[in-house]
Amino acid sequence: MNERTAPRGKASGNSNIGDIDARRREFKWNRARQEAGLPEGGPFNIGWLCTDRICESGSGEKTALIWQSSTDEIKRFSFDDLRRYSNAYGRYFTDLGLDPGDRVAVFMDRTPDLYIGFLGGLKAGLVMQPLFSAFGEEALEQRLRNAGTRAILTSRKLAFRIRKIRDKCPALEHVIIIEPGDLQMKEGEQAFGIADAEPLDSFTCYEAKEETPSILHYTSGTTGQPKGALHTHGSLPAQALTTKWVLDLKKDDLYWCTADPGWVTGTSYGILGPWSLGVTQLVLDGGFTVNRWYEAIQNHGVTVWYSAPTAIRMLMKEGIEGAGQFDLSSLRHLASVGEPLNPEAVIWSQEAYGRPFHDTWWQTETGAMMVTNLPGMEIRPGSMGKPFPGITAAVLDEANKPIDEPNKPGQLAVRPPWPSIFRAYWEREEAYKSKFVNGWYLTGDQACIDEDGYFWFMGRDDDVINTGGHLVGPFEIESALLGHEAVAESAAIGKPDKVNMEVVKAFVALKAGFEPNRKLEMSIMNFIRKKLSPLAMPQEIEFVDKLPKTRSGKIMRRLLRAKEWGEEVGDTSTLEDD
Ligand code: 6R9
Repeated sequence: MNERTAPRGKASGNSNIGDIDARRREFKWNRARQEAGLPEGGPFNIGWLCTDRICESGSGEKTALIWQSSTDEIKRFSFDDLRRYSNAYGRYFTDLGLDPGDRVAVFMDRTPDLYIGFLGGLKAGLVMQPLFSAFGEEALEQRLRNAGTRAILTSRKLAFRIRKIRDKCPALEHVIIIEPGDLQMKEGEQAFGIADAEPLDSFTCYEAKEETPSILHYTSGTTGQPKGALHTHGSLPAQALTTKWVLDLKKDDLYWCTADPGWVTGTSYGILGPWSLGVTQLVLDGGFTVNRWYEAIQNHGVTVWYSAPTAIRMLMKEGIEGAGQFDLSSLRHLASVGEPLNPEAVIWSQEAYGRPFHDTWWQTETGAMMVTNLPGMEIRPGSMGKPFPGITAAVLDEANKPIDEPNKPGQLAVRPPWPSIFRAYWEREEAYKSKFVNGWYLTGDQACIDEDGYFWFMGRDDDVINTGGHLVGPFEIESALLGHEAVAESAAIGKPDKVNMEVVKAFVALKAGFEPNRKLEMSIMNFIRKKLSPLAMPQEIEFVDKLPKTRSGKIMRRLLRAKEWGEEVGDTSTLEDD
C-alpha cells in the first residue's frame, strides 16, 4: 500500500503502547490493573478511582472537566471539585435511603450534574443507569420498569416527561430535579444539584468488589424490548488500558469524546477511561454544527478526539476548505467508533487534519474496545484493525467453529473473559445465555479476517438498525407503532443513508377506515418521535396492504430490507403463501 492508502498515526514512535508486537505476546489481563496504574488489591470503587485517587496522587488542582453549555457558557471543574461534589451526591443518595445495588437513572442533557451525579452514585454503590435525554415516554417507561429503577436524576425540563409515566413505574420512589427554579414539586420529587449543594470533603465510599454491579446500559436487539447490559466495578482496567493504549491519552492531553453518556461510548470513554487516568476532558453540550465543533477544537486546543463516522461524514460534507478555516493543529490523535468507518473517511481525515481516524470496534456488552487500530500500526482504510492485546477474536461458521480461511465471512466472536464483559441482561437470563456458545461470546456482527489478521466489518447478523451509530431495535418501533390509532401492523427496517449510514423506514398496513396520505404519514412519524426518540422516528413510511411473513407468522424484514438495499432477496422458502 502506498502512503495515501496506508496512513500511519503520528503518535507512532512515542506512543503509550510502544512495541505492539511485544505487548500482544506478553499481555495478561491479571497485570492490567498495574499496567493502567490502578491499585492492585483495591479499592475497586470506580467513583473513587476516577476522583479521590487522582487527587491523592497530587493532581487535585488539575482541570478534570471543561464544560461548554448549549449556549456556549464555559465552566471548569478540577479533580478536587469532582471529588467533593460527587461526595455530596453520594451522601445525598445515601441519606435519601437508597441502598447499594439500587438502580438510579440519570436522565438529562450533558450538564456537569450528569457526570458528577453519576460518579457520586457509583461512590454510594448504586447501579447507575444512563438514559438519553431525547428518550420519549415509552422508551423511558420501558427502561425504568424493567430495571425497577428507584430514583432518577433529571432536569426541570425533563421532569414533565417523567410525571406522565410516574404511575406506571411503581418502583420509582424519588425524582430528583436539578435547578427546579419555581417548579411546584409533586410528591416524591425533590431538588438537588451542584448549584445548591455544599461540596463535601469526605465521604466513605461503598466498598465495591470487582464483581459489584456498577452500570446498567440498555441496548437494542432484534427481538423484544431493549435489554439492560449489567457491568461491574471490576471493568475499569479494560477501559483504562484501552484509553491509554488505543486513544493514547497522556497526562497533558485535552481529550474530547463527542458521545453522550446515554450511549456506552459516553460512559466508558467519556467518563471512566479518561478520568481514571487523570486526563482533562472537554464536554460539549448542545447540537452539532461543523463550525461549533471546529471552534471547540481550536479554542480549547483539543489534542485527542474520539468520535463517530456519522459526524465525520457530516464534516466531510463541508469539505477540506471547511476544516482549513480553523486552526486544528492541536489535534494529534483521532479515533472513531459506532459504525463502519468508510475508507474515504480515513483518507480524507489524513488530508484534512494531517492524521487518520483510527477505527475501533466494540459493543455495549463488551464494555470496552475489542478490535482496534493502535497508534503506530499500519491502517488499512475500511478495516476495524486487530484485536486489542489480551483479546482473542474470531469469525465463526454456522456451527459456531472458528473459520481458518482468510477473507471468509462469519459471525464475529470474542473469547471471554475480560474485565469489562457484561455480566447479565437485566432479568433476561435466557437472552444472556444465548450469547455464549462453545466458549465464545457471539457479537451478532458479520466480519471477515484477511491474511494479515486485519478484521473487516461486513454487516449485522440481525435486524437491528444502526442510525448514526445508535442502535434501534425494529421491535421497539413496531410495538410503539401499534399505539397509533391507524396502524394495524408494521415492519421497521434500516434504509441506506449517505450521512447516517441507515435511517428508519417503516412499512405500515392500515386499519380499515384509514386512507394513506401525507398527513397520516406525518402523524405517525411524530407519534414515534414523541414516544421513543427522534432517532427512532421513521424518515419514511410506505403504506402497504400486507406485510411479507413466514409461515409461522414472523414478519420477514430481511425481504423488505433486501429490496431497499438492492440486494439479492435470498431464501424465501419459509415465506407465507399468498
Ligand atoms: C460502542 C458501540 C455496537 C454495534 C456493533 C456494530 C456497530 C460499533 C463499529 C461498528 C462497524 C465499527 N459498530 N463499532 N460497526 N465498525 N468500528 O457502538 O456500542 O451501541 O452496543 O453498538 O455497533 O454493529 O455490534 P453499541
